[in-house]
Amino acid sequence: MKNKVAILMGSDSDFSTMERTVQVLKEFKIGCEVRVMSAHRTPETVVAFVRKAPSRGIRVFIAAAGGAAHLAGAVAAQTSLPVIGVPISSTELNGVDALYATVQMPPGIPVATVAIGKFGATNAGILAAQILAISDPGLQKRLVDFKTSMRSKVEKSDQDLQKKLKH
Ligand code: RP5
Repeated sequence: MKNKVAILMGSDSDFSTMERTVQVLKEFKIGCEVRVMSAHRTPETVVAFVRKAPSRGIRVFIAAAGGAAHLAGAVAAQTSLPVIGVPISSTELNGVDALYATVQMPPGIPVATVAIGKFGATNAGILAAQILAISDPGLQKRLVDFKTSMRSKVEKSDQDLQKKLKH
């Protein structure tokens, strides 16, 4: 199985958040590469990685960084593949800094920015799956099953609550 998603993190300290993305991709049976590289500390590595990635089968990039988070934008500047940005909460500004830096891209260089932190890490994996599912009916089926099971869980919790409130 070729890895189709590249997860890039500005620091290994981001992994405690981004392990959720790895887990989601694993559940959907999507192979991924996970790398630490930084828009500021190792800019040349980022450029070289992004340019070579499509030849290995990478179809979606997920970039996570905190603070003055330029990683997702730096990746998007080098590719026309979809880029999902995850703002990490790693400074006194609790990720709002990273959210603004990641989401406010200039016209022409979009970054699909998800929520700050763990919500975003989970949704980045699901969004990558949804993008890849456009051309993969098996993956599309797994996504439909996932959403059905999520709906059933909410309906069950509501039924349980109604029963509890009657007694
Ligand atoms: C960002 O700075 C990283 O993405 C990380 O969220 C933050 C802190 O990095 P470390 O000092 O923990 O390496 O570039």
